[in-house]
Amino acid sequence: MAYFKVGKINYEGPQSKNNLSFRYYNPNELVLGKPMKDHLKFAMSFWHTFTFMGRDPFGGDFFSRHWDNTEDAMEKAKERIHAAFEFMEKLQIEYFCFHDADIAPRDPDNLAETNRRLDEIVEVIKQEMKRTGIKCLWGTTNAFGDAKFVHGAGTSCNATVFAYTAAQIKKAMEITKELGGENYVFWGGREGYETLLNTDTAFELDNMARLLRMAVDYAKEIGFTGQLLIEPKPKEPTKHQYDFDTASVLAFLRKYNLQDHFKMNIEANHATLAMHTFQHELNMSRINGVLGSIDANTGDPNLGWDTDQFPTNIYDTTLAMYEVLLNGGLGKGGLNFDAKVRRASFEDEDLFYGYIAGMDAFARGLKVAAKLLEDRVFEDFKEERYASYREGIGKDIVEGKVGFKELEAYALKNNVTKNKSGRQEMLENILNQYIIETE
Ligand code: XUL
Ligand code: CO
Repeated sequence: MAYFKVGKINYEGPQSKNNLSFRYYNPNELVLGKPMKDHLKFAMSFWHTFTFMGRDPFGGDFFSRHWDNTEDAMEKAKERIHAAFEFMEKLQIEYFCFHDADIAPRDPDNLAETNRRLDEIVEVIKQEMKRTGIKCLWGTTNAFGDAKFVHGAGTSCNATVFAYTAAQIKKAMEITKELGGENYVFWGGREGYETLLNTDTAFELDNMARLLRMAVDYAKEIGFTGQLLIEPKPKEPTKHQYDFDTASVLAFLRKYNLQDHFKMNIEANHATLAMHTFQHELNMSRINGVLGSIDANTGDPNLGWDTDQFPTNIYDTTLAMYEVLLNGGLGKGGLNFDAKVRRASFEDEDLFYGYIAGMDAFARGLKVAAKLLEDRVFEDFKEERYASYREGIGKDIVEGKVGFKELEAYALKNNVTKNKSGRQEMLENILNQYIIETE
């Protein structure tokens, strides 16, 4: 049965007037010798696509999806799975991401029943995966929505909530493994604080580390070989989220000796909430060897909260893909559209426009980034910019041959050489030229 009137979305090229086609995403086109689809590994987010119903701070759910018509919650969950796979097939999306709570209705007071429902739905997903060849990029648990998580999950002041959280993660990890998930994500939904007047931050962080250590151990025990990922976010829902940004997460992991077990899932809108650019977070992850995966979305600079919009800004997607290419790809990771259509885009068809926009923006960004790298535009500039460290005193500094005394002796004898311009405006203009001119 077809859930969507829209047919398969095909690549038609930049000249196409058909808004239900890809203008830039051409899955099998080779970029730097690799098909676009392997560079990008697009994934559909179950929650924003199939359980987001248009809610915002001033209005409740109102989207009406005809596959949601049935009253029975489990039947509805199954219909959604079928609709989701049809949606992915039509958009040529080869991966999906999910929270446990997205795929099966929970019984918040009965863990055994919740787990039973999950198992039933996982069977349906497995059948659909087999039918379509679509794969699981990552799974996670929703340890923030229920009332029990009011003070957090792993960082809750209530030890029984910690226990419940561990049980939820255990199950979510098991089903992610069952579905062949290539990664498992930890987003600390309410792991943070509202006020320091009632919060023992040292104790809460110790507990967070205890929980993650247990997760590492359990993954090993069940033979889950997917990559564990932490998704930094600075605020929302709490005033301060512990996983503020890549740098904070790295400091935390290194303090608790967990750094070998986790990489980052970088979300664009979370980066900007932390007053960083998307590229900054990708760059910090890359240079520290922890760039794992991406939640591809964007915020609105005029709003300043986590709006989770579909990414359409080619400038941002170019610089993001530039970091990804410099990283040698994302390995097990991919590009998950943690993005939702706006409340006013309430028709089924709008889901397609959202994904097409995001996929085209990243495909275009990939091609521009590849060209920039091929031409070594920034690489050559940077090489020249740091040239003074490849000879003379600079070389001695890098090679650890000198200390303060030797450098003082050098400075007493030699004048500082003339500084050169950083040429920021020139580089920005070249970047624009590449964005506009790249074929
Ligand atoms: C919340 C967010 C989550 C995570 C998964 O801001 O990004 O959807 O990606 O829990
Ligand atoms: Co996210």
